[in-house]
Amino acid sequence: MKKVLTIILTLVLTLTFTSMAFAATENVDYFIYQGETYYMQQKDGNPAADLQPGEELTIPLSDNASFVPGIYRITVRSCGNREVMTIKLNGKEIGTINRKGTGFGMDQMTDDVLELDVELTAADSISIYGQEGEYWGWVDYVRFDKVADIATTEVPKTGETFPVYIAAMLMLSLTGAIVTKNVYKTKKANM
Ligand SMILES: [Ca+2]
Repeated sequence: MKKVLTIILTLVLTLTFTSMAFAATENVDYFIYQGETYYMQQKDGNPAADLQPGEELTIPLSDNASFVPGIYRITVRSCGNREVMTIKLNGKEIGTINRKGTGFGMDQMTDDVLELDVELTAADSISIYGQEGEYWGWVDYVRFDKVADIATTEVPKTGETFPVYIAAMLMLSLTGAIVTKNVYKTKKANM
């Protein structure tokens, strides 16, 4: 009987840890904001913002209701002879994205990444400021890839992980009941 219990307990624990690990890897996400939503669209109707030198487009992250707090990698997809974009968090400069100048057209877009990953919540805004001078470009979109959670002491969220705890507790209670019953039987036999 003891052997059986050990096997059951091992199974329960294995299942619990497997589900928890699986739930953790599911927590990967990205969000895309279209440039043309936040700045004058390119005049021939291409789905991109025609960002002018010395001007900026600002994205309030709360525009996407599913935006979750986290550490994000910021990628700007753009074309044109622009070589530098300044990135601002809530109006404050946090870094620049450098790119090689290209021609204009949706087929000339390049994905260029801010080297610094940024801690963001839905309350934040990100601005893309176009290099001054004779530099133009279209901004197709800005992509935010969640690369990590914000390091805090978080209470386990309701959601995927919650049913796992419940299931584990139920299984452990069941195991407990079996043990109790077994002890009771043994006691009875000794009487
Ligand atoms: Ca676009």
